[in-house]
Amino acid sequence: MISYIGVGSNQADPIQQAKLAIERLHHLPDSVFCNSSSLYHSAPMGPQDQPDYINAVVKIDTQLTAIELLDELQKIELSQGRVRKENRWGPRTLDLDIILYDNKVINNARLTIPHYGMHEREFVLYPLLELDNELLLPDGKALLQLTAHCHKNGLIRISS
Ligand code: PH2
Ligand code: MG
Ligand code: MG
Repeated sequence: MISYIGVGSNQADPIQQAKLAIERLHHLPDSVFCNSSSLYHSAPMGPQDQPDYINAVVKIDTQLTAIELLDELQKIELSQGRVRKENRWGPRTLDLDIILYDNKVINNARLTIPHYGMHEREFVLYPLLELDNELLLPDGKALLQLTAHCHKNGLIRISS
């Protein structure tokens, strides 16, 4: 299954956190790392009294189920000092979100796929576009249609 994973950090040297997370995503079990976007500098969505974020998106080809993948991502988050029960949308050392998993729509207590907020998030849509500019979502919408309606909000590509 092709899956896209959002990477975000705004604590404890976010660029290094993002790079380390991307390195770890090369070694997911039963998975092949396909590609990663550039790193992006983004303004915080949600509470404004928190540092700016570094964001990226990674593409993998995985045999893990979505829940198994989530478990692996949470292990990586914990290994990089993620403390759960933080405020919603508050600062975090590392956030790894499953944005898309194959063409599947999944809604359960632990997972909402496609990621519920992706349509409004420039720091998800533009890195995704960099990886696959012909991407279609499970509902048939073109990613290009979404980016056409998504303001960049100061998003800056900082490396390739
Ligand atoms: N993640 C959040 C809340 N706000 N803002 C930016 N720019 N990037 C993020 O990854 C982000 C956010 C909660 O997951
Ligand atoms: Mg998130
Ligand atoms: Mg998350």
